[in-house]
Amino acid sequence: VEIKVVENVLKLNDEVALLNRVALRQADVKCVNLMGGPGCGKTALLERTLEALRDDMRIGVLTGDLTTTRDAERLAHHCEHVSQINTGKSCHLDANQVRQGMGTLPMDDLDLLIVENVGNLICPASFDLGTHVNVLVASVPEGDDKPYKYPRMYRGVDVLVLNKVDLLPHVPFDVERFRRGVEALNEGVRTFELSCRTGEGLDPWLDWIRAQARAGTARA
Ligand SMILES: Nc1nc2c(ncn2[C@@H]2O[C@H](COP(=O)(O)OP(=O)(O)O)[C@@H](O)[C@H]2O)c(=O)[nH]1
Ligand SMILES: [Mg+2]
Repeated sequence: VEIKVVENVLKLNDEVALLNRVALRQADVKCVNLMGGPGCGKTALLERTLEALRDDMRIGVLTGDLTTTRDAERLAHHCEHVSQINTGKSCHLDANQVRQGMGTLPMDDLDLLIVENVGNLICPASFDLGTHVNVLVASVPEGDDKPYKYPRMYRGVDVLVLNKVDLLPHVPFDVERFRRGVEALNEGVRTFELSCRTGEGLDPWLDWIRAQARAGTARA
């Protein structure tokens, strides 16, 4: 008997991701994919970022969540180009959802697009969205063992944010152990240690975001 094998179930997703990349290049919009576990502070980081940069550049945001519009409502205070993507039961965004989301935004008017993925440390790592830069937001109360437990996510990202450093005096989190785990998986990964609560460490992150927008898609 000849067994039929479906080799790449993600093929369709990858094709749409490619279309997204083409659309982003046409609009000359760099696109950042923000990932992290539930509650790590993805929306908080976006609030801080949009608040600080709203007069400097035009940032569009797509925010993914199962069923609510809570994150988009929070972000709409700081940004006029926000759309919510409800994934229903799905634990990650896919390229087609991002494509539909992009259709709701004035892409030609944007300098940067940031996608807040669904809170999850496993599934989003497997789905190319057509975005250019993958950012992982980790946070102190999650524990210093997360690089060891979710190596695939830590290995695949271009930039790492360690959020909630204001909690370091209150939570048993060994920064050196965390850094060692990260370094073993993703040597030299650009890392920002910051607090969205106090604002500590935010400036280098904001400079990095500015540089992303300036670079456009030419070097993406
Ligand atoms: N202490 C502290 N709390 C934070 C910080 N950033 C976010 N939070 C809190 O963490 C919770 C989850 O934040 P949210 O932005 O909704 O996380 P998301 O699920 O990743 O989008 C909220 O109660 C935030 O106020 C931080 O830097 N320090
Ligand atoms: Mg959120």
